[in-house]
Amino acid sequence: MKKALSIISAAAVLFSAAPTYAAADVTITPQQFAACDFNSDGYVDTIDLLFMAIVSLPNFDTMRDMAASRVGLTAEIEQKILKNGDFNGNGAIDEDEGTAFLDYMVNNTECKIDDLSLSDMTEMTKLMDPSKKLGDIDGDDIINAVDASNVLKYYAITSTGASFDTITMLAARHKGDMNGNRIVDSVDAALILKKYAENSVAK
Ligand SMILES: [Ca+2]
Ligand SMILES: [Ca+2]
Ligand SMILES: [Ca+2]
Repeated sequence: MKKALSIISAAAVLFSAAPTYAAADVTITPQQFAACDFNSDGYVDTIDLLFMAIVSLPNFDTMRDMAASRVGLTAEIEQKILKNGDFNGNGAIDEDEGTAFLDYMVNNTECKIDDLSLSDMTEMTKLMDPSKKLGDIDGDDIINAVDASNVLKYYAITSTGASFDTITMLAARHKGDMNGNRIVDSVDAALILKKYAENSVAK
């Protein structure tokens, strides 16, 4: 309960809002969880949870444009959250849904990011920023060997079926698929290095 609240509060601080919550525990089924790929990128993970937290804010109506430009929260994503994220069918997306979502994710998937501080939120926002480039895993606006190394690390972790618990690994998943084949692996790391070499020559 506390963990999801901290995430939702962090989203609230991001948008300078004061959230209010209903109370009642919710549990979700594997089918419900699978329907939570709100941004339709092939993964159900912390990014979808953050989108849900933002939509749950009481003043979300007034911050749609900002959410769209800063984290890429589109009308399609919002509609999917309202349709698939109301786990208890009470007509609202609130803290209970966020808690159920987070608990399921941490206990049943390889993504173990279970708490987000405000500094993490800055990283998440960078990761979700629609203007950020593919291949720039650490979000410093430079594509170089550090990014390639993060992609290799992600590949090494996930290829053994192990879990990951850092925002950087989440970023590798979402910004590392250079050839768009929905797999993040050594081929993508090589493509990042190639891009780095091209950029260096161009300068
Ligand atoms: Ca997703
Ligand atoms: Ca970088
Ligand atoms: Ca790939």
